[in-house]
Amino acid sequence: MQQSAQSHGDGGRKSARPRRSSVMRYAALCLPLVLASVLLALVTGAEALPHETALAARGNTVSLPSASNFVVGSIIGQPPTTRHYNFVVSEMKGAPDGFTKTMLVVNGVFPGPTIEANQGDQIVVHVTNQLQNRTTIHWHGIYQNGTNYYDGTASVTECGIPPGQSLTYSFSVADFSGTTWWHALDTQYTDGIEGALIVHPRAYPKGFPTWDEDLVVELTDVYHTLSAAIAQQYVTGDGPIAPLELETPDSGAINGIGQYNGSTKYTNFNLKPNKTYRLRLIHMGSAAQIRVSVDYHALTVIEADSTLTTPLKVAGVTLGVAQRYSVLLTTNQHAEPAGNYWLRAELASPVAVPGTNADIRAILRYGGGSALPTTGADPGVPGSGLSDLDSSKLVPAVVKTPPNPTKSYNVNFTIGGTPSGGTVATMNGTSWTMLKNAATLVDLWTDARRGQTFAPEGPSVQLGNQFMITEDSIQVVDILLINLGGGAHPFHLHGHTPYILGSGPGGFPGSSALNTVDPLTRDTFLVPSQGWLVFRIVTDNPGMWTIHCHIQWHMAAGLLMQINSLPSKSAKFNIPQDILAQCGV
Ligand SMILES: *[C@@H]1O[C@H](CO)[C@@H](O)[C@H](O)[C@H]1NC(C)=O
Ligand SMILES: *[C@@H]1O[C@H](CO)[C@@H](O)[C@H](O)[C@H]1NC(C)=O
Ligand SMILES: *[C@@H]1O[C@H](CO)[C@@H](O)[C@H](O)[C@H]1NC(C)=O
Ligand SMILES: *[C@@H]1O[C@H](CO)[C@@H](O)[C@H](O)[C@H]1NC(C)=O
Ligand SMILES: *[C@@H]1O[C@H](CO)[C@@H](O)[C@H](O)[C@H]1NC(C)=O
Ligand SMILES: *[C@@H]1O[C@H](CO)[C@@H](O)[C@H](O)[C@H]1NC(C)=O
Ligand SMILES: [Cu+2]
Repeated sequence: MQQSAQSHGDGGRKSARPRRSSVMRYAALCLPLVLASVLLALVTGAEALPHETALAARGNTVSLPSASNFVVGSIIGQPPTTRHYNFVVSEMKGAPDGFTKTMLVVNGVFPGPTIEANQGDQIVVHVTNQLQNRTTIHWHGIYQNGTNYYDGTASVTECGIPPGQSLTYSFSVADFSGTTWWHALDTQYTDGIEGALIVHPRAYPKGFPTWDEDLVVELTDVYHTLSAAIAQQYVTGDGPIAPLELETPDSGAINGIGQYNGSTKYTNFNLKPNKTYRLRLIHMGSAAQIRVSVDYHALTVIEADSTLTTPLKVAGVTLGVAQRYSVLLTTNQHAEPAGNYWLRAELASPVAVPGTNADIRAILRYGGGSALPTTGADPGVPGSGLSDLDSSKLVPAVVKTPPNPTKSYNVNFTIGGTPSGGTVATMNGTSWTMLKNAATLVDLWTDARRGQTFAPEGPSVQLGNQFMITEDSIQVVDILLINLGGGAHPFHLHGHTPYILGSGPGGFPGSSALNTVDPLTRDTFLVPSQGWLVFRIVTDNPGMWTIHCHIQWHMAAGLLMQINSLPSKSAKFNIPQDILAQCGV
């Protein structure tokens, strides 16, 4: 592995629906269901152990992936191909921040394997479930145009892979490029089932900045309690801990290593001086917003989610859950004598809980020394006058003018306490609950085969706890999300990269507040506290697509709805037999 690649070390010292047969099933679900060592690559030019070796050496405990997992770009230029991956999902013990806990992981590593492809490739991932519960893998941001059943959305596009069984996901990235990630269903990813998914574009726009090396930086919050237990308490109120405290992470991690209770292990990025690096920041966490900065270094934003942007120089960026930014950083500073700098990931936790750590760090090294950076408090980028990223200032590198809308809907949402001390969230009055061993797409498809229609076109279709908008023709749809409560929520829409036309605090001021000239497109967007956001999509991708808050606890409490696009087309899907069988069809 190249000297510039990342290593891990201990501080561097050593390194729904109108009448149909299954109406009853949905009705039942309205009831309170609910929830239901580190590879010591030595700092200088070290070769990481292959992770098979690490697994053998460490037994049934989670290892860090080999450092090459975080370096991407070597496959650029290869002819189009099918890229195969084998994922084995299992339960293990692991300690990302030094505290040993139960983890759910892929292939025994955390974060999981990086999937890397070129635009035009086919990605095939064979997933074997060795957990005691069902699981699915979702490919965040991928369009799955024609393959909605491989979207990996539990209770929506599939019923989940039962324990001991497998499912092979196969999808094209001919229509997608950029920085994204994959993760397990609902809160399971909080326990570790997640990794990067990088798709290199066929070409970059003319004049787009270049870089010497390309690194993935996977950011997460860390919870010491198994997510299923947190979600259960959060929703039911059955436990002594208040909801906001339950939401608050114990710590965080950067590429699998974080700090807690005085631990001093850090991820080391071993860089070369006078080079430009592309850092692909990916928020793979569950609740806290994360602000990322590098001491003394400006960051130039060039990508938001999977959309390339006009370069914008900033001092720091804040990511909501599931958002991504690529930033360029040049290794040309001299403030630290040994050339070692903190990369800081500050968690904005919902509430201050004693003993938790919101100050998570990694080290960028390009001076050759192995000492810890000496900088204490965050110095910022002295003399630069730079401020943090305001994402409303980002302009796509290739501007696409949105088509004029043909339909518009508004949806309000709330999240709040229940009489029993739990939490419930609603979208237009419906609190989503997961179907057990059923999926809305599979139900639609099965009904269509029996000559039944799934749902009438238009809004306000509420089938049990499944609330959806159905469009059986290609429409340009504006959706106004209205946040009735306090706190910003990072919403994600599956299968699309919507135009984000505008957002703001207070009531929606009207269409004059929308940018229909050069809006940013992105798949995960923050709806401001007691505010609004409008996004626009074209319903030309057949299937069932969720719109949900990506804060895992909020989704568990019901903050999710669906868009059912072109049901006449999805009725003709050739849904794989494995998926039908796993739904008991
Ligand atoms: C499996 O699911 C059950 C029921 O939701 C939950 O109590 C249990 O903690 C889950 N196990 C794991 C390892 O997530
Ligand atoms: C923190 O570390 C100390 C010293 O190693 C240990 O005794 C204590 O149990 C740890 N506390 C937690 C919550 O991990
Ligand atoms: C980096 O560039 C600066 C300014 O051009 C130069 O002074 C310095 O020697 C270079 N450092 C290395 C290690 O090449
Ligand atoms: C939110 O939507 C629900 C369902 O349509 C409606 O009953 C409620 O009045 C709306 N709330 C506000 C504040 O608009
Ligand atoms: C949500 O509720 C509002 C207020 O009742 C209504 O105007 C709107 O059409 C509903 N949206 C959908 C998508 O059903
Ligand atoms: C999906 O595929 C259909 C048919 O090929 C095409 O018309 C449509 O534009 C595609 N949609 C997206 C979002 O790529
Ligand atoms: Cu939320």
